[in-house]
Amino acid sequence: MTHEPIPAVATPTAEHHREPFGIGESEPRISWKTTAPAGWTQQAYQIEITRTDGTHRTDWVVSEDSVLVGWPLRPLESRERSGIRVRVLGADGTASHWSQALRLETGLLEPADWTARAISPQWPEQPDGERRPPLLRKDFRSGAEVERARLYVTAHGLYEIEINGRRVGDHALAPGWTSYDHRLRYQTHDVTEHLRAGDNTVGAWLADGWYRGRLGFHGGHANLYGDRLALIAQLEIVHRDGTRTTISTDTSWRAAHGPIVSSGLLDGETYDARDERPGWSSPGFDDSGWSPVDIVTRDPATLVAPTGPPVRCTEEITPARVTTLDADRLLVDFGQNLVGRVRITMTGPAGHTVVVRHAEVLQDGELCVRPLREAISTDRYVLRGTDAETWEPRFTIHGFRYAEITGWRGGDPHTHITARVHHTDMARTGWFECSNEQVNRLHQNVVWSLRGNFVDLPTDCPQRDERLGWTGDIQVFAPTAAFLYDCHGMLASWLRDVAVEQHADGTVPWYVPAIPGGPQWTPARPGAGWGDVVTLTPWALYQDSGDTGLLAAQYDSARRWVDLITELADPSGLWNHGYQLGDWLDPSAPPEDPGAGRTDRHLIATAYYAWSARHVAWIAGVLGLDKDRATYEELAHRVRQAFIDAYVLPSGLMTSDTQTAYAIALQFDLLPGPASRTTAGDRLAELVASGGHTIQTGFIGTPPVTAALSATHHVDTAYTLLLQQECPSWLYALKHNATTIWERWDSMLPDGTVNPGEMTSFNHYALGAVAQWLHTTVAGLAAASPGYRDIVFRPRPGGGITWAGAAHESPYGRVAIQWEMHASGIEVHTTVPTGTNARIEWPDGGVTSLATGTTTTWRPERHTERPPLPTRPD
Ligand code: RAM
Repeated sequence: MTHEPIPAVATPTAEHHREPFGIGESEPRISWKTTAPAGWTQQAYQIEITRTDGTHRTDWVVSEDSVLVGWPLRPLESRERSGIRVRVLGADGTASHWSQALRLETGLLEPADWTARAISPQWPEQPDGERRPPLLRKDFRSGAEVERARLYVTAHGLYEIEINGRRVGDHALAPGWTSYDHRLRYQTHDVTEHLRAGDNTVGAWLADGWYRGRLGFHGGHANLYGDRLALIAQLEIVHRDGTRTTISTDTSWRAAHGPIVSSGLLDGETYDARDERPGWSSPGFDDSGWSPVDIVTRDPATLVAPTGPPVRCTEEITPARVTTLDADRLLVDFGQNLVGRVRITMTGPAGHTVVVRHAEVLQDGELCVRPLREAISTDRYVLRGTDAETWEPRFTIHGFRYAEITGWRGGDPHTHITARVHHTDMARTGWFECSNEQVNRLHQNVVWSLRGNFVDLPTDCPQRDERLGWTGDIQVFAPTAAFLYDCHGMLASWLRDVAVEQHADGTVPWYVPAIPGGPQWTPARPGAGWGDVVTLTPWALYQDSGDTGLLAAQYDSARRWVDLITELADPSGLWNHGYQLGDWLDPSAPPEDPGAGRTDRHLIATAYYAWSARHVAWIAGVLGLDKDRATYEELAHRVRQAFIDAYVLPSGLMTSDTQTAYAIALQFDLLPGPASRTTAGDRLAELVASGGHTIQTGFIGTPPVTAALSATHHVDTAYTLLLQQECPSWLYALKHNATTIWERWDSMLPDGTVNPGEMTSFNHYALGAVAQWLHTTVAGLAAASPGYRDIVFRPRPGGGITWAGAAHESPYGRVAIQWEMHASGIEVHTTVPTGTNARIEWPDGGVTSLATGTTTTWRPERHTERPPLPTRPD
């Protein structure tokens, strides 16, 4: 009789890749998840790698590790394909079968792999005039049968590729936005199915995008990276007979203007279908009238493979309501504020123009475009006059819930108009739900704001003439984001850009990639809460993923930031001078001066300084840099003491008697001891109550305020604040049917008019960081050690919520909790993945250890003394 193995290993993953195809890591770290009976622990693992030179197996490696395990063989080479399987052995002697194989392929790892040059149409252009985007094409013969073919491609500007009349891939806005001078991403596509023996054609659309399109506020700037669009494409074909053909961009390509008249990320796109060139990307097309191309400069050493997924259309939404405004002018309400573009299908006479404008909100029944400032966000389609014509812009993107369509000639708008949602196609990893429908809607709004602002880089907002990688916004939101979506690959790339754009003195730009922003932002000045993205965000991501490699990659950047502040601070350790944004958008700040909050900006600056120093010490500790750890620990201690001396009064109250001051002092561990933590918590609760349980905090104070309350026995106050409906509050926006998180508490005023401030977005994730408190405290699901190797379920019921639940797809597998209140106690269902340790910490202070697997635990209501406050925040 054979004994069936019980543990089972799912297909492994490599690094943070969703699709490990064309990757840039030659030694990708491998992770796997095991399902096994309760109590099973991994004693050893074995990795098998099948690669070009055969199959290799490691010996059994005695280790409990299963997350980001080091590559065990010699490094992969460029274009190398491999299959990776894992099997595990339990401490109880049970072994799994081999997992399914992960198929992995590297891209071009060496600059010398690139034979393609950057090519640009030769025709003259006016750098500040209207420049029609080009098409580029090349015919070629493929002699022998095709075994496989890969396209490595990128551009100065944005691109889309067609081979033999068929689009390649489904990426949008490729190659994305990186610090182009230092890092330009290329993409790899399997184009085997596109090719045939004999005549073939490759064609490319190009457009301005971030490379040379108008970007930024106050009218913006064009040509930020250069004024010539260019394509870099290398098509490598392996034939059945073993021979190879490579088609690279070079001077043999031809260029012509295409049907796109103009395209800008902020401006929108104009497309004249009468100018289409049928068959242009297929063999047999006559390009004798097309122009030659020039070679332009691009150092192949700056070409990098993606670490995260591409931008894609992830959802289509049909109109919720269509109103005819007049004659042929429609107002379409998609029922959801989203980011993407509108696809229309219509029939009409040649030359007829349909105009699509976009807005997040209405005013007096019409689009309200004032908040877009100088983003025109208007698409135009000129009909070719044939049967049903379907069009969606290619190289622009808008933030909108409403579209106004002028010149509509289509059929039923409900079936002929679709909003196509676009963002980085990350895997969803986090969920939350509870008995309160309004809280659920708030949570959904956070998810939608995340989706709309994770479009290749983490942006502040997706609609107006801004859309920048603001450091402070993602700094406060990263823990929430990492719970909800697997954003590790995307943010690891962006953090590289932050590091390369960090100034020589350590200053972190306000937003990355940095572009000119007027005297307030350019040149950048060190700003607390914003620059701290380099210390706090790698750490936040590490908490979710357990990725020490990210810490190693970002360590220098983190350290340089803290070293800069040490130079700027006074000798005692206070960072008490210089420009600061403070508690940005504190609701007491006037609309035109969002930095004029009620909390002392330098109190905030010093708090962040201490917290960042502490983080550098922690990171150094993880990396085994013991000397640095000691140095930064000492620094953190000194700054903490300086903070206490300067801002905490002998009474335990603070010099800024504000919610933000107490919340960050509590959450950043900046109070001298348990007694002062109690005083601060009590005072915070008093301030929240005396403020009528409305919000009195901005970007800095809002993320920690509920957590600081619940950590100091004021969970009821936190719930009252959470459930407040009057402005300013989280739920106030729901009165105006908000479907995303707003930038301002009152982006829409109680009377239904749009806030007059020139900075009024309806899609900003920062204040949605409260969702992480919903996950960790309302539902009660948190990592107790990096990567959820230890899990703590700490539900804190309240606010009349009768049940709540959250789930997170952790590196070890699904973690979940669902609790329900009963008259006599609380019932908790938990799921704990193999390879982790978990416990429940009850509101009454009791602790229950959990086995792996799914468990139901019952806790009778107990009336005990309040447990003592922990001396430190969690
Ligand atoms: C605004 C941005 C962003 C914020 C900065 C300081 O322009 O939208 O949210 O970080 O200001």
